[in-house]
Amino acid sequence: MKKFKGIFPALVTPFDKDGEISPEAVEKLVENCLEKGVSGFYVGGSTGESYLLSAEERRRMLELVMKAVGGRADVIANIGVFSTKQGIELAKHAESLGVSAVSSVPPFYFPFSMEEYVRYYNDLADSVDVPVIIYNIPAMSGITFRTEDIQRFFSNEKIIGMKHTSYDLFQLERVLKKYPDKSIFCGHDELFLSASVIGVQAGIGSSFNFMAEKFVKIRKLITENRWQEAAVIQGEANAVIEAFTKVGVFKGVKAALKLQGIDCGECRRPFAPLEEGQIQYLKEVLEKNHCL
Ligand code: MN9
Repeated sequence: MKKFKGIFPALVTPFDKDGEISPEAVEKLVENCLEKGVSGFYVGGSTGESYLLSAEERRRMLELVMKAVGGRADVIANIGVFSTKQGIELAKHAESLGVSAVSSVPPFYFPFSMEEYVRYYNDLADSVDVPVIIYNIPAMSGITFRTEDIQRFFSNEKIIGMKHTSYDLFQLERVLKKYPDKSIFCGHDELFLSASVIGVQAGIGSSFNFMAEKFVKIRKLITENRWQEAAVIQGEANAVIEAFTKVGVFKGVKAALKLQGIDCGECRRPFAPLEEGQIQYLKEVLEKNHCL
């Protein structure tokens, strides 16, 4: 079973001035992240504004990322949407492009039963040959997976991991201990060091788009047992994330990238653009914490 390790930016979807996906910016962003030492990319997640894109745009974004990466790193595609049928269509497309795994947020909007979620992930795993990664994100999906539920998903050996975007470190620790062979990703960047203490070896995050180097460094320092120094870097990252949560994380990520010279446009409406004062505030925090 493949085990993923390292830092995986949850890529933003770059837009040009007309609000269309910008192939140039995708290339630039991917290249920049690779230079910083990331292990792979997570495409089509919340950070990618995927639920504001058409299915055609989701496929196009993935195609552009696959081309830009050119086999130099793993690519995981989130294909989650409202129905099993739509999800499987996106999963098959992702598989045809050669992704390393598909991932899926549980189908949302309608409250399904846990039986239905278990069936969903098994149907998905049956539909493709690439491995499947579940996505535990209670705050956004409205669904809380209990550790017993995760056990039911993991009994299918094609379901090889989980993106844990939850502040429940107790559950994360239990899952890590029970499933040492599964790929468990920390999905909250601000928890990365704490999650590493209990055994996490991989992270998927929005802030890795523009400060992947901090998390690559944290991982290196941990292997050298230099936890105090790792905590200083995590502290810098957290000061930035704290500021971002005040203005909207995805808008903040795009603003940071622009300040770093990678113009990815603005988030799609109904997200409203940041005000000048907010951009100035982010700039100061980014400068103070060595991101600019
Ligand atoms: O992909 C991101 N999750 C969401 C991971 O945006 C829902 C995280 O990177 C968070 O944006 C970040 C801030 O809470 O940890």
